[in-house]
Parts: sequence; structure tokens; C-alpha cells
Amino acid sequence: MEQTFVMIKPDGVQRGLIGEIISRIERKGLRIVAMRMCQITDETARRHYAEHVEKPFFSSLVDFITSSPVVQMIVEGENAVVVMRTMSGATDPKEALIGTIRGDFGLDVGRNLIHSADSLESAKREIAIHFTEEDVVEYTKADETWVYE
Ligand code: D4T
Repeated sequence: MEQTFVMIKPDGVQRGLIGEIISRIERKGLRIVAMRMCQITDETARRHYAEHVEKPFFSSLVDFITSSPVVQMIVEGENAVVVMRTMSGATDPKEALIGTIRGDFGLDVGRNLIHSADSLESAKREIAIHFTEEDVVEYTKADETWVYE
């Protein structure tokens, strides 16, 4: 089982898509093991997006991600990192396939609704930024014998 870090961005929250996005994660068979709604600080946003500090869109990205509440999750499952990236779709929603979260609900790269870690290493780094061990619950979902062989 892998863990990945997922965040419904301010546009997803403001557009009333929290339930839709969480519902897709649940229906896929993934298990949410930590979840919180919060407004992230400028400092946390800069840590989270540190790899983009030199990019021209960095300051607008930090302004956007701190502008309104987000919903953060740790999502667990087999190949959870790749599965969540596939469900999220391409970074630019205009290019994202229909059926993905960005493909179904977005139009602008600066309003792409969801973040999910791009590798296991990023997932570990991001989980450590946003959650502590006490935030994580351990449990088995009743349907898992019907999700996994
Ligand atoms: P995140 O990290 O938000 O899940 O997005 P991706 O992993 O799909 O894409 P990314 O790291 O390349 O970009 C991070 C974040 O920056 C925004 N962005 C990106 C932007 O506003 N303008 C741009 O030109 C690009 C490339 C969108 C996602």
C-alpha cells in the first residue's frame, strides 16, 4: 500500500466540488487516512511549492493556494500516487482528458482544482509538511475484499 498527498485547491472548494472529488476518490476504492480543511499560510505554500520558486508563475501560485481554504488528504491504496495523478489529469485542464477531475471541471492551468503528489518521494515530503503522525488513522474499509483480489 502506498500513501499519497492530495489537496483540493481553493477553486475546488469555492466551486462546491469537495464532495464530487472526495466521492471519486472513495468510488475508486482508495482509502482516506487523514483529512483536514484549512487555509494554508504563505510559508507553508512556499515550502510545498519550493521546486517552482524560480518559475514565473510562482508568486501567483502561492497567492492562489493561500487565497481561500483547501481540503488536504492522505490517500492510501495500491499505486496510490500514480492512480491519483491519473484521476487528477494533465496539469492544464484544457488538455486533461474528459473523465479526469481537471478534464471534467477545469479550463485554466492556474485554476486546476486538485493537487496530488507526483512521486512517492514527493508524497512523503508533502505529507511531512502538512500532517503529523497523530493525524493519520489506521483502519480497514469494509469493502476492501471487494476492491482488491
Ligand atoms: P500540482 O503540483 O498543483 O498538482 O500540479 P502539477 O504537478 O500537475 O503541475 P506542476 O507541478 O507543474 O505545477 C504546479 C502548479 O502550478 C500551476 N501552474 C503550472 C501555473 O499556474 N502555471 C503554469 O504555467 C504551470 C506549468 C498549476 C499547478
